[in-house]
Amino acid sequence: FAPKPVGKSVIGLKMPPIAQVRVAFIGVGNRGSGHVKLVHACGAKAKIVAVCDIQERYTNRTKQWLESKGVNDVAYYHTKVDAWKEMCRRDDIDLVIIATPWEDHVPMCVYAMQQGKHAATEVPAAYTLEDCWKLVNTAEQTQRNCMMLENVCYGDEELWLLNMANEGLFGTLTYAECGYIHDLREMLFSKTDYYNMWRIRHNYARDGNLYPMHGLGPVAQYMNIDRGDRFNHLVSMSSLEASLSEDSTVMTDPTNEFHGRKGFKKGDMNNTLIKTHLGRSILVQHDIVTARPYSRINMLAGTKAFHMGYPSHFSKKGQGHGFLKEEEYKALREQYKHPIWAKMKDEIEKNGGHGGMDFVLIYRLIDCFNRGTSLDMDVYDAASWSSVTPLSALSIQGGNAPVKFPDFTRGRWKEARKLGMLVNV
Ligand code: A2G
Repeated sequence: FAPKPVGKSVIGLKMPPIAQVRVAFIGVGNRGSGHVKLVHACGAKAKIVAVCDIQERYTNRTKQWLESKGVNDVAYYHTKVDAWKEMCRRDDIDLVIIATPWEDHVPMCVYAMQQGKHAATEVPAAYTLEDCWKLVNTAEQTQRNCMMLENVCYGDEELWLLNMANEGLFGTLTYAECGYIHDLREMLFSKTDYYNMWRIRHNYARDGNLYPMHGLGPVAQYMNIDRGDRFNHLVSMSSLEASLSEDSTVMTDPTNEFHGRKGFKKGDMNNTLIKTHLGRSILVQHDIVTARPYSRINMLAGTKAFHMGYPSHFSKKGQGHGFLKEEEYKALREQYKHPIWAKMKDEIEKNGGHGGMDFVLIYRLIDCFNRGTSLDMDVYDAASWSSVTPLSALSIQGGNAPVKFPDFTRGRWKEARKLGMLVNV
């Protein structure tokens, strides 16, 4: 289904420049506390106005940190379940950064935009189709940005590939493989790592590709998804579920709500295959419960070259029986290094976060507001990438049947346009 538009498209949304972006945060736990530091690292480009978390110990931790840096004029909101709404109603905020449990992203983005603020949310932006549309409709109605904070799109390796794909080094792109493979069992069963154990609950309740965007976001950018091509349909299949059901006995004590729990819905490995309008295929994997080393795969194939991540290897047409030797590989890395990684080397090293990509993400977000350019990723990216979760669930429920993607851009995916990262760095 595609609900009727209630506003104008926000593709290429133009904003007046904001010399100093006034930022508020909802959620300063594992992830949000890092974002506070990165916004602070942007110096005079941004001002931290307000911070909210349901847990006072987290707002206190952030307060302590900010005060240790001499930042004292920040308002803190906590404890009350809807303290974040009160914060969003302030009239001195430009941008709300949301790093809360998945189920809170959509209501918080929607409310922030309705209060006239731009919203930037942690991943995944949404996990139902209705909610993906809600984000699109609200952004269009309010003419506000709603960006999903996909940090991986700003990785050194990913931006290098983006640069090469854009420069035609791969020739015609034909297929890709990507994923989120990360053994999270300790964290899932921990009673404290995620507030109220929110993350394991999703694995208990639903099957599908629950976390598609880390791998898929960069691939969507290499392939110009919603900027000339689009996700057309997918098929999805999950493996047997076994790890969480076995580990619930051995990795928890009887005081843990999940102790001895069986029947988690999420199969250990989910394989989702996407077909694009231009005929490309993309394999998206999701496995967070296997003793398999971390990987996002980051594989990209074209008629002239091939890349395989973890570790990164590159081969080109005519020399494809082996990967490039170290010297030649290094020279290629240098030659096509994305300008932001070259330009901001020192800041990236100093502020870091997942090898530097977190800093680049936050820096770019703030910098685009400073310049008044459209953001690197828009609400349509957030909806298209996130929609893989509900669509894969539907495919599985239908016996791995093909399921069509909605067109969140309402036909405008056909317009070839370049990513901000390629034109306004
Ligand atoms: O593990 C990693 O840091 C993930 N990020 C993040 O998304 C989250 O899942 C975390 C565990 O809480 C990357 O892989 C870039």
